[in-house]
Amino acid sequence: SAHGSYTTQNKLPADFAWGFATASYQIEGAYDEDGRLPSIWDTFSKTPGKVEDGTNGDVACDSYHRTHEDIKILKQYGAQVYRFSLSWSRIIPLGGRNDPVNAKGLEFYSKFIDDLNAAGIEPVITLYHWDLPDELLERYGGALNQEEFVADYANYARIVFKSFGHKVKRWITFNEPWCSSVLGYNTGKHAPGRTSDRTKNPVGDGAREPWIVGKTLLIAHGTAVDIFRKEIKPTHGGEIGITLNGDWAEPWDPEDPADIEASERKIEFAISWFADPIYHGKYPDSMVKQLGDRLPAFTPEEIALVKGSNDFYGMNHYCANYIRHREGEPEPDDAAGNLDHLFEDKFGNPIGPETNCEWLRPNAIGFRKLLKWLSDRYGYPKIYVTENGTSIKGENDLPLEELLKDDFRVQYYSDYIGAMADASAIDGVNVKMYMAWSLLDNYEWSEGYQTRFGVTFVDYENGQKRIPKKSALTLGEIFNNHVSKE
Ligand code: PNW
Repeated sequence: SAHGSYTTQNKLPADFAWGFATASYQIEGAYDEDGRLPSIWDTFSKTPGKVEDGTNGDVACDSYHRTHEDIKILKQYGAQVYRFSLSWSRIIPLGGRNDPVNAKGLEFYSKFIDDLNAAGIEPVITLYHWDLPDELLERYGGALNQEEFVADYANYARIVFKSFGHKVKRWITFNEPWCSSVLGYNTGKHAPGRTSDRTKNPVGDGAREPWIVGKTLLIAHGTAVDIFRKEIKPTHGGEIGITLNGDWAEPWDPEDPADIEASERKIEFAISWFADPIYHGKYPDSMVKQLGDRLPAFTPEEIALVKGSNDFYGMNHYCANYIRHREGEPEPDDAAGNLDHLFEDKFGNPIGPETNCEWLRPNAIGFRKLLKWLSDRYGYPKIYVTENGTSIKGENDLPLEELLKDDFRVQYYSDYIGAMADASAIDGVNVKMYMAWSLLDNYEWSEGYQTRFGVTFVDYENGQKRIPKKSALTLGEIFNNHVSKE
């Protein structure tokens, strides 16, 4: 099987750094403390029927009160970097550029950054990991309103850069804009849970919503990068980029040109939607061809802002799919590229074993192939893997002792890190950093708490106690074996 078969002696470069990733709403809890107001995820998770187990992030891992425990385990595991996100709702509780700034929110993160730096762990900060202040959705429709959203995000970003730019060197503007656009405005699986409803869309044709949101996020990204480069970088240095999610796509019928083309298109609809404007100054041809003027056009000024706006490519990657083309015309709101995702190819070969997530099947070779694909298309940029990891089927139902022996996850990391080492050593991919998702079991969005992605078990029934799983203690060893010593 594809799982558990990847071995290599190849090495990553000596200056390679690794660590873990989390996100504010998934771990912090303390939802109403020290001035924080609701984000769209507070509202969404408390709307009946939206989250599988009906849970929310009110308490989560209680990391707001347990920063010292989190730093302690990071050190224990040997992490060199820690990627976490800021809750916009703690810093500007109402969200807007004319709304009050909450000193307590800034103080919380300031102290956390200091403590990480003091522990020798480099903070990597995501400005936006999906938890938009709810007021901005109510006020003007959130990211559907480009002008307002960009102005408010720019204000938030500037406040954060001015507060922390002297002690944080790596910044991520947005986590996975594809998820915000498609899961938030097309399938409705994520907040704000819109499904291209034409009757309620404040800006017109509802079936355009995902692409309007995608464009807004790109412009907001470019604007924040511009602020960072003009106002912060000259004095403090540092790097900034966006994090994009993307799975590998393998043709269902390896000999059918239509499936080969659909596989390419699938990656373009997920990744190149955002990465082509950033690296090439335009949308991918396949999207223009299918969507026509549903794709909101860029002005020349907007393209100038977005093109060249990545100091590094932030890559979130989990899995692969077999892709089969569809016959006939795509639906007007089809955001996938007129194709189907399958777990078996034409000959019945599985793409990988099942996990606890319907969408996730491990396939380490796909990671290597996608690293190469990205490098070829975008000119061998510096890549930071900002998320990679797996859930395990039925993990939540296991007795603690068995749950802690997460050999499936150990195998996943060992295979994926090996594949990354080959991408680096053989394919010439410029990958320099890796963050495992996740440091902790946490709030897995619409799957609630039953799906665990952590290398650390969090006992939600027992004061959010943290207990390392086998994978937590193995990652350091894997990197020790795979990072060159010279
Ligand atoms: C990413 N999908 O989300 C996020 O950045 C994390 O916050 C999340 O916990 C992690 O991956 C694991 O899911 C995704 O349905 C959520 O295809 C859903 C999908 C992809 C990524």
